[in-house]
Amino acid sequence: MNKQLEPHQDFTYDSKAIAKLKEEVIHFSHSIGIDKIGFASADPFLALKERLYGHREKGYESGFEEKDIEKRTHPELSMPEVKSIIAIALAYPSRMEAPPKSEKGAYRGIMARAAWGDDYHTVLRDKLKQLEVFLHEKIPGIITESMVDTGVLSDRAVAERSGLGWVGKNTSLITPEFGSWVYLGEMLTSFPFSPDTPVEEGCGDCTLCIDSCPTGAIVQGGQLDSHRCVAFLTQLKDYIPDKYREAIGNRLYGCDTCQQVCPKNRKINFTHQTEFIPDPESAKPLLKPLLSISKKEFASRFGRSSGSWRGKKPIQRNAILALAFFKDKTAVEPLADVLQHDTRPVMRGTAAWALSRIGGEEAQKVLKNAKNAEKDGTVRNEIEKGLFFMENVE
Ligand code: B12
Ligand code: SF4
Ligand code: SF4
Repeated sequence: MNKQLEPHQDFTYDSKAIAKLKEEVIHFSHSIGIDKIGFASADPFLALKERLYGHREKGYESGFEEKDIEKRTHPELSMPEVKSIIAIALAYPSRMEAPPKSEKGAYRGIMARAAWGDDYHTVLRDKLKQLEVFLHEKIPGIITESMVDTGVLSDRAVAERSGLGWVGKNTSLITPEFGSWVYLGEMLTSFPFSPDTPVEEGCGDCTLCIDSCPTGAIVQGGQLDSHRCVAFLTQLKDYIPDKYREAIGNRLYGCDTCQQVCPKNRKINFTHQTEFIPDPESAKPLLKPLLSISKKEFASRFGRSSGSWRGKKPIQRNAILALAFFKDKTAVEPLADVLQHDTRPVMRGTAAWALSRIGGEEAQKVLKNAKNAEKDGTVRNEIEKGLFFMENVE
């Protein structure tokens, strides 16, 4: 929390002065590259509260969200002096210029757009910091607290109330100008800015995102079963459950399908936030070299991306699944190497699964040999399942 002076509980500004200050804040925000800004009341989010409890009851939570639902829906629990919330959005690109192509024997994975370029948390926090400094200069005594993603509030619910956009059936906040390709953040303030009006738009009869979701994770319009969502599954550190492994495709981190198919995103590609322009070799990396990437090289290639927060293991495991997706025979040797030498059971077990899906005599031989040497129960289980698949299903 940024407290510069003793907090003034009651500001002595009239409505004209408040409106003028709001205009100045909007103007300043655009001057520092914030694409959209909106203002909301700090009233409790009561409808969301009901949804969140229902969500928990059904087991749909991802576990990445703040656990305390009261805190999530009562801004005053984060900041007792709160009078308003400022929401911001920054647009990110939906297309890569000259993307490298997958070729036979040199297949590539894909990082979700939210992991392209620099970590959005850093970029948005920096913008909010600048905005806080501005507010503290303009309004002595103001109290502010900023959040991006990891804060307690629902960034989408705040953005929705602030008039930045509306929430679609794919659960994303969709802005009229930038589609859903926006990152969100917010600032609680003790100043009574007047609220903006929510955007009145909806999906109508469209169900494209629901129909295209590879795992059927959108259980009803606007509600997601996180445990089925590929964006969630790619971030797991453990094994990905069998039934979802094929659906991962060549996704290394996150999933964009329900946004890519959305008609509200058609022809939308904003590249003016240069921090989010991807390095094609990191956004669409070759798969095989990822299997043996060192910690140091991973940090230098992916460390600035928001996709690196879970470390290199989930991305390496997903690279194994992607090699199976492409049925890349040239991957049998490096996968055999993983199965024989990687110290992490999840990597060895996933390699066993991938070898069984790639198939062929060589892969089968590798699995048979590994079965006798393997000490870890989960890996042995994967090897046995793999051999069974090759002998009976393939
Ligand atoms: C946990 C989390 C996840 C989880 C769960 C996502 C989810 N939909 O719940 C996982 C890991 C799966 C995930 C994935 C992604 N995430 Co995420 N995630 C979060 C996080 C930290 C909390 C979200 C949360 O509380 N979810 C619980 C649900 C219930 O709350 P909510 O989504 O905020 O709720 C809104 C809607 O879902 C809807 N709703 C909820 N229940 C119901 C029920 C009905 C009946 C209806 C009609 C509506 C409805 O109303 C709410 C708003 O009023 C937020 C940051 C934050 N602090 O808010 C980022 C955030 C939502 N993620 C973001 C992004 C970019 C993504 C991905 C696109 C990344 C990627 N490419 O892989 C995917 C999108 C997947 C998807 N379809 O949502 C952005 C979204 C920006 C935007 N334009 O909407 C956020 C806001 C981060 C940020 N600050 O920019 N994420
Ligand atoms: S991010 Fe992918 S898996 Fe998750 S709801 Fe959207 S399309 Fe489905
Ligand atoms: S794809 Fe269709 S249903 Fe899904 S969010 Fe976009 S407009 Fe709504």
